[in-house]
Amino acid sequence: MPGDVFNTTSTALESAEFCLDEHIEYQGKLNISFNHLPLSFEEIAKREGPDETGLFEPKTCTPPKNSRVAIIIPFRDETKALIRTRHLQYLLEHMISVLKRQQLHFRFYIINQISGSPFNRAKLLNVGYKEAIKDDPTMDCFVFHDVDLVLEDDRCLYSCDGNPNHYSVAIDKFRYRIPYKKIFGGIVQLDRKMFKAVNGFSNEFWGWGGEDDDMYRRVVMGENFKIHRKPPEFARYKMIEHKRDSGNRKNLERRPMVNRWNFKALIEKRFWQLDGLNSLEYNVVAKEVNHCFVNVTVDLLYDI
Ligand code: UDH
Repeated sequence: MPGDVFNTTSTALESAEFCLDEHIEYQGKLNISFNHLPLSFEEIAKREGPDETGLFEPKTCTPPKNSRVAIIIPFRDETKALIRTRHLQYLLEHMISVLKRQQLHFRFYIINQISGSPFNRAKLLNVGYKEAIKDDPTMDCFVFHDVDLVLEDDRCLYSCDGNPNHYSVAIDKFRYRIPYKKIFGGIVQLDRKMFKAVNGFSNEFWGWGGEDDDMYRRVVMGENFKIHRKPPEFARYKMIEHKRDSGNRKNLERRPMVNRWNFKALIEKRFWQLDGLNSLEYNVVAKEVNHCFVNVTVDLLYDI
């Protein structure tokens, strides 16, 4: 039944020593390519060995606070050639082994929007957060991760460190340079306390663009956190090339929506606290473990 398929608060290794940097088996730079046929989800699971709920846990140490990570991926594949599905296969094929070497307790959540409405990346990410903590209330670190960005160096740690973090700092498509100063898109991470404090993402950005810039402002202007960017020598990503998805046209409202942050009176009213986690409504259509991740198919209740 959707919503209560897991009860996964792990106690298995409670007496083992905490995972420290010395437990991490760094390889450094990774060889990433997308010119082979990716492994299937079943093959990835067979190689990497999650439990039956899609959870990965370190074998020899206990993950300390802030190392219980839900990686949340906004998703929809409306292509005949299953292009986004292929991206997901490449991503999981590479990232699961990296996160295992980083000795994290982690689970991937793929939040899959049903057809018929404009894509809403931010609302999907809010759903992922809610579903992840419903399954495992001890999850304390959340990585919001586009499906087409693959890490090129495993020294970029995915555990939380008390700061909101921006990960996709150096992407090949942007010649490994940050495209603009206030960027907070692609891959970002917040711990549970911070994500709740900013009221998650806005639910109101339908179509492409703006939701990440709104999130930047929630974090920096709304709640006065300081965003840290991961070091560009490690936070290097390859973006898998693709065309714009149908169903994800540019949102023509995105600029005025982001520009709400220019109005002092609105900020004084703390308008972001009326739109986000606390106003989130959705219907889970299906929720199941697909070998190496949790797949949540969701109706975001578009009614504009
Ligand atoms: N996404 C999907 N399906 C969709 C739309 C988006 O899975 O139909 C997800 C996916 O995780 C993607 C993320 O949402 O990585 C962000 O989507 P995006 O289209 O905003 O960003 P992306 O960087 O592409 O993938 C930007 C437009 C690319 C146009 C390229 C023209 N050369």
